Formats: sequence, C-alpha cells, structure tokens
Amino acid sequence: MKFKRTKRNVNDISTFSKLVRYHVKYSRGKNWKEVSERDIFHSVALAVREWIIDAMLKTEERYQERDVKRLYYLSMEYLMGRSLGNNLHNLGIFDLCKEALFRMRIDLEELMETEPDAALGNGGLGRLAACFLDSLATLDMPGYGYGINYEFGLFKQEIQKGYQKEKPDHWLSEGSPWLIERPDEICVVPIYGHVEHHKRHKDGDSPIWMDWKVLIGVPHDMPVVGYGGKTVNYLRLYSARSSNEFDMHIFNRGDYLKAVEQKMLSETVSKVLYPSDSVDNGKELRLIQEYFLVACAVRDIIRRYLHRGNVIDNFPSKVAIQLNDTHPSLAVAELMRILIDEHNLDWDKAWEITTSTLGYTNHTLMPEALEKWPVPLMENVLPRHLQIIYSINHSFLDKVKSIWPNDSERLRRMSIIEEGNPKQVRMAYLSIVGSHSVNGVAALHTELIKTSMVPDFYQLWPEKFNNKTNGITQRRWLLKSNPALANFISKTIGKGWITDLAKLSKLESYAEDEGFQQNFLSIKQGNKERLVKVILDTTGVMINPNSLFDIQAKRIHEYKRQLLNVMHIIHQYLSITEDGRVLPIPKTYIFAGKAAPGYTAAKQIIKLINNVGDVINNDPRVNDQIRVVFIPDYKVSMAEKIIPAADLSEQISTAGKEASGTGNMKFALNGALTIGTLDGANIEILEEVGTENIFIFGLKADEVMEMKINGSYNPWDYYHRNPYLQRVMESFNSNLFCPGEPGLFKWIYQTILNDGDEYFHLADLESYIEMHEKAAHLFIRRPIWAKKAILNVARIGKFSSDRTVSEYAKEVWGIQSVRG
Ligand code: 26Q
Repeated sequence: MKFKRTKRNVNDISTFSKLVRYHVKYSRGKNWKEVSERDIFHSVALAVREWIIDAMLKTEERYQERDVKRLYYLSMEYLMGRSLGNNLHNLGIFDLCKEALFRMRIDLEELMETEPDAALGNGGLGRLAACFLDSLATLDMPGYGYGINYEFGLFKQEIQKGYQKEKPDHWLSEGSPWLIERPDEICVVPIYGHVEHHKRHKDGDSPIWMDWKVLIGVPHDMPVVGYGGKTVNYLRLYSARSSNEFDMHIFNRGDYLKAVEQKMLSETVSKVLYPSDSVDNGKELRLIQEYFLVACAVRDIIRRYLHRGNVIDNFPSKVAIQLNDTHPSLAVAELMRILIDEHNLDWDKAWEITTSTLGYTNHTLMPEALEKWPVPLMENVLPRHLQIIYSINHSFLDKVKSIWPNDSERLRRMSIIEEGNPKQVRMAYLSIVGSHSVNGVAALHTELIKTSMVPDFYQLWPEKFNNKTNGITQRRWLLKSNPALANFISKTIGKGWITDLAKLSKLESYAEDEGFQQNFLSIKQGNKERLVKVILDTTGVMINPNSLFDIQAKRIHEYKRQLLNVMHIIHQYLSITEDGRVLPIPKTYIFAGKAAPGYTAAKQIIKLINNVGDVINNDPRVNDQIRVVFIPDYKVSMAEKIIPAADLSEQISTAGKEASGTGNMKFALNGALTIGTLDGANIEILEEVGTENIFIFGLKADEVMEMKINGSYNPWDYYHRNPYLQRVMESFNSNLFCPGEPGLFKWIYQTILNDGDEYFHLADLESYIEMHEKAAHLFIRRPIWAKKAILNVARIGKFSSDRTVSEYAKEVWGIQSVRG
C-alpha cells in the first residue's frame, strides 16, 4: 500500500480526513470532485474500520494469551440496524469524525442516514441478539455471534391504500463496508444422502453417512465494537455457496444447465430471511437454513478449539454455546454427530460434552409457535441427525422410565418424537434434553415455562431451569438515539451510566427539581418535533407536537393487541362525535410495525389502523383532539427516532403471552410512561418504577388462564353490560371505517363476539379505557407527569443488557471479562 500511515492518534482530525480521502481514491477509485454520497459513506466507514480492525486483532491476541473460555451465540436473526454512528460512539471518535467531516463540508448526521439498516431479523429475538453482542464487547468478554448472511433482510414495508405491501430489502446490493470476507475459513457442509451400517469396532455397528451433497459456507465477519473501543469481537455471518468440486462433477458429465441450476439452488440457502416471527412449520428451505448455520458454526468452533492444541475431551472448559430459541437446536445432534462419527468418542462421553456445552433460551410459550419438524422431511435432509435424535430420545426415555416406571402417558408427553401422521421432532424438547441450562426471558415467563409449558421436564431437572430477564443496550437506546437526554443526564450525574446503567438512580433526587423537570420536558419536546417531521415526510400527515404522543411500535400480532388500542381510539372518537365529549388534552396515536406477509389478520389490522386514521384525521369535529398515524417500515433506525419522542408507551399484550418485551424497556429509558398489562417484563418494570409511575390494567396471567380453562369468558357479557363497548363493536359491523370497501371489518366483530375472543380484548377494554383517562388527566399536570417520567428513567437501570449478559456469563456460560 502506497499510503504512508502516520501513527494513529484518535485526536488527530487530519489523520482521519486523510484516511477518508485515501479511501475515496484507492477503495472507490474516484477523484474528490466526482464522489457520490455512497462513496463518501463507504470511505468514511472504511476509515473507521481501520481503527476497528487494529482493536479487533489486539483483542484476539489478548484472548489467546490468556487462553480464555469463549461464548458462541447461535441465532438465525440479528437486527443490527446501522453501524456507523454506533461504532463512532463506541470508539469514542464521534465528535472527532464529525469535526473532520464538517471541515470537508460533509454533515455526519446526514451521512449516517444514508446507511442501510442491517435488518437480518424480525423483531425482539433478533434485536436482543444485537444488544447482547454490544454488551459482551463492552464488558470485554469473549463472545461471538454466529448467523446467516442473508442477501435479503426483512422486507421493506410500504403502505398502499392502507394495505401493507412488501418490497425486497437488498441491503448488500452495494456491499457492506462492515463485512470482512474470510475465504480461507470456509466450511464444507454435507446434506441429504443416506446412512449405511458398517462393522467398525468389535463393539458393534458404525453408521456411515453416504452420498451426501455439499454446501459451502463462506464466513463474513462484522466487527462488534465495545464501548471504549478496547474490545472488538465479531458477528460471523455465513453465505451459502455451491461446492466447486461437486459442480465440476456435473459439469464434467456434460450437463451444464443442471450444474448451474444446482449452483443456484445452493445459493438460495442464504438468500432470504424468513419474515415470520412465529413458526411457519415444515418448510424444507428453513430447515436447511437452520442446519446450515449450525453446521458452519459448530465446525468453526471446533476447528478454532483444536487449532490451539486442545484435546476434544475438555471442550466445555473452553467453549459455551447458547441457542437463541430452538432455531439452532440441531446443534444438539450436530455436536453429537461430530464427536461420535468424526472424533470417535463413545456415546456417553459425547453426551456429557454436548450437554455441558449447550444452553437454550426459550422466547415463547404459545403452543402453536413451538418448532416441530416432520420426521420424513428430516430423514430426507439429515438422515444421520435423525438417527442421532432417535438415539437421544431412546436413552432419555429410558431415564424417564427408570424414575417413573409404568407411566406410558408421561413417556408420550415427554418424547422428543411426537406421535402422529407424520411423526414430528419437537425441537424445544430436543433443546431441553441436550442443554445444561434452560432459561426464560422474564420472571413470569420463566415461571410459566416451569409450571405450564414443560412441567414434566421441570420436575425431572429443576436445576436446569433459570431466568434471565432481558435487557437492552443503553449505548444504542439512549446515548445514540437520544443525544439530548443523554448529554443532559451526563451533565447531571456524570457519564458512568453509559457502562453502568444502575447509576441512573442518581437522577432520583432531581425528580421534583423544577429546573430539571423543565429541561427534561423541553428535551422531550425537541424529540417530538423531530418525529413530527419524520411523520410528515413518511405519511403526509401533520401532527400536533403539543399533543400527547401515545405510541405502539412493534410487530403486528393478535396477542400484542394493536386491536385493543384501536378499540380505545374508536371509543374516544365516538365519544366526541356522538356524546359531544371534549378530551382533556389532544392526543396523537402513533403505530408502527410489520406483519408477517402470510398473516392475514395482522395485515387486516394494519388496514384498520390506516382506515381509522383516514376517517378521524379528516373529520373536522375531532381534528384538534385526535390524530392517528401509521409510520411505515418500522426498523431499528426508525425506532431510534420514534422511541425518544414517546409520552406514553403501549405494552398491552394479553397477560401470559408476551415472553418479555424489550420495547417496553427502551421507551421507559427514554422517559415515556407505560400503559400496560401485567405481562412479561412489564411486571418487573412495575416493581422497579413503582405502582404510581406506571398505568397497569387488565387481567393477570393466572386469571386469563383460569377463564380459559373453565370456559367462563363470554365476550357477549361485556358487550351487553357496557354500551360503550357495544358501540365500538358495532362500528366494525358497520361501514363507518370502510366506506369504500363495505363489510371489510365484519370479521373483527365475528372473531371477538362469536369466535370467543382468544386474546381477551373485551375483557380488558373497560379497564384499559379507564387507565387512558387517568393518564390523560395526569398529562395536563405536567410537573407531576415529568416527575413520574424522570423516575422511570432513574429506576430503569436493571434493564441494561449488560446486567443480563453478566448473569448469563456467571451462571450459564462460565466466561469472564478479559481486560487489557
Ligand atoms: C421459526 C420457524 C420458522 C420461521 C420463523 C420462526 C421464528 C422466527 C422468529 C419464530 C419466532 C421468531 C421470533 C420470536 C421473537 O422475537 N420473540 C420475542 O423475543 C423477545 C426477546 O426475548 C421477547 O422480548 C418477546 O416477548 C418475544 O415475543
């Protein structure tokens, strides 16, 4: 390289500018006067990447010197969002870079807006993985993500005539400056074929997996910069390629088209993220994706372990693997297969290593969302793995039999193989049996796993089960997304909160300080004004920045009850237009979120929100009292703009259904008050912030469960008892909100009143309306509201992912901080 590197000095603005110009010329091949925005973004990122790579290499040296145990997080999803701003903050060179670019007449904030989101995930589970990686690096812990380098991330959402339309997200079309390809570390992955039995040892039969095809996994590393810039770990994402040897074989047979077709088929494996956040059972491509991730990750982990001269027997002393839900649970079978077939370990030793290495995190209780794979499909795609799963099940059921003899009903309940036509592999059971740790993601959720999802397993292994309440990284969700509040907090109590969120408690003493309250409120106002512009740009609707911003931003799901929110809005609308009511304060109801493309009810709810918005926003009778907007294409970078602007955060799932929620934490951290049910982590937020600083309503999980079991819930009772609810329901039966498409929302009336209202909307609507009244009245008394909001910020410290990750490190993974 021609460029003479001056010794790197993070304070040196001119070094940075030179590096940017260097990359414009030698990486983008352009003269300064012909650069595009894209060129500048890439050149700035490549300049920053140099700092990052230096730190990344040093980090690896440090880990090697100390020969530390490492954690590998296996996840089908990572919702990383944008990296430039985050990396600059974590490296501590944000201001330096801003100044350097300013001198080159480039606005850093504008440049940051041109970066495409890395949307390699659907929602909560994928964003949690991203927060964990940030925390691991910040805590100087050797922890790595393993995932798939999807060519297409989560679809882009457009709204046309009120309906969601999906557009492909080709995020890699211009390449990513953050991905470092590692062609020398590719993985060869066998798939399909069949198993033959050969005599190997005197002790019996040795199965051989034959005639498999081959996939190649090419790793791409995305560096993960810890706050302070000392530790840089990485997220290793695999792209699927076809194997050359394999193609050559077909090419040589003269079947050129067949060979190209085969090549394309191989590459579809990492083509696209499945856009559903609950199971889409039985799709062969999804099974192959899950296996592809697991096979690449396990090979890579073992290779790295053995490379250091270690013997396989001590594997768990240097390696922990965490399964992010059941999606990578084939790791149980794959690790067993490699230990037995490739390292010749006996079954018991292999089993001990496997279970000591693996941990499993459950993210859902809903029976229909539990992953299952048809046995015939698995037999075709992964014949040897299926055999191993049968053997695992056999010895597992032997153990159950030895403890509970003559209990065939229990064996049927606990079997990893579900009887039926076809038989299915229960991936949650495989994960529980194959791991030493099983955890839920909030206290209530963990209790429900133990008592209602898998009580038999809890009875067998109570010590395996533990709770790890989710958290979020304050670096992205306050420092970066809400700079005004972050600076104000740092000025008041110092910067300690950035790496120790519990320090926010120092803000408690300012909660009643008038000056502090005023600053706090004016920061919120600034964030609201920023969002007003975004909403005008994306929807064309002008909203009132002085109204109460009531926000529900999350995936669209019946259990999350966006419909309950809409019912309340309709109630309020009708109380103005029909009862002549005047609201205590103007309100803006803001929604954002994507529906899985195949989830009809969820897509209809989006249409409903848009239609209700159209009617209300164009009705002069309510115009200065209510507005309803749906912000299209919710994603991490949009969340960073929406969340800091919220006054009220909607966390209103049917109790017992939301495993944890993490949006609830982000909103509270940014000074919104929560209106919510006693579900998931809301319960723990209530415990932290105190009952007078949160608006809790509705049935509790045990009450919902009880009413379900004894069949005592009858939505008609609520309909008949309360004329307001009746009026809301009748609006769905009429064409009030669908004048152009008569009958469009009748299905809602039907689902709620005649089909049993599975999610208890009518049971909770009355208390929800009451809580909203209470919230609106409090909002007028602004100092009281401000005090509550400040106390939310001051008391939310528990929900840092630093705390969550530290708990996993100590109690599950056995890894430690490695400081320089
Ligand atoms: C499975 C098989 C086939 C296709 C898709 C899937 C699939 C994909 C994503 C199933 C589930 C998901 C995502 C689930 C998820 O995001 N769960 C959320 O996890 C958060 C982090 O723990 C919790 O806070 C939320 O409560 C939970 O809903």
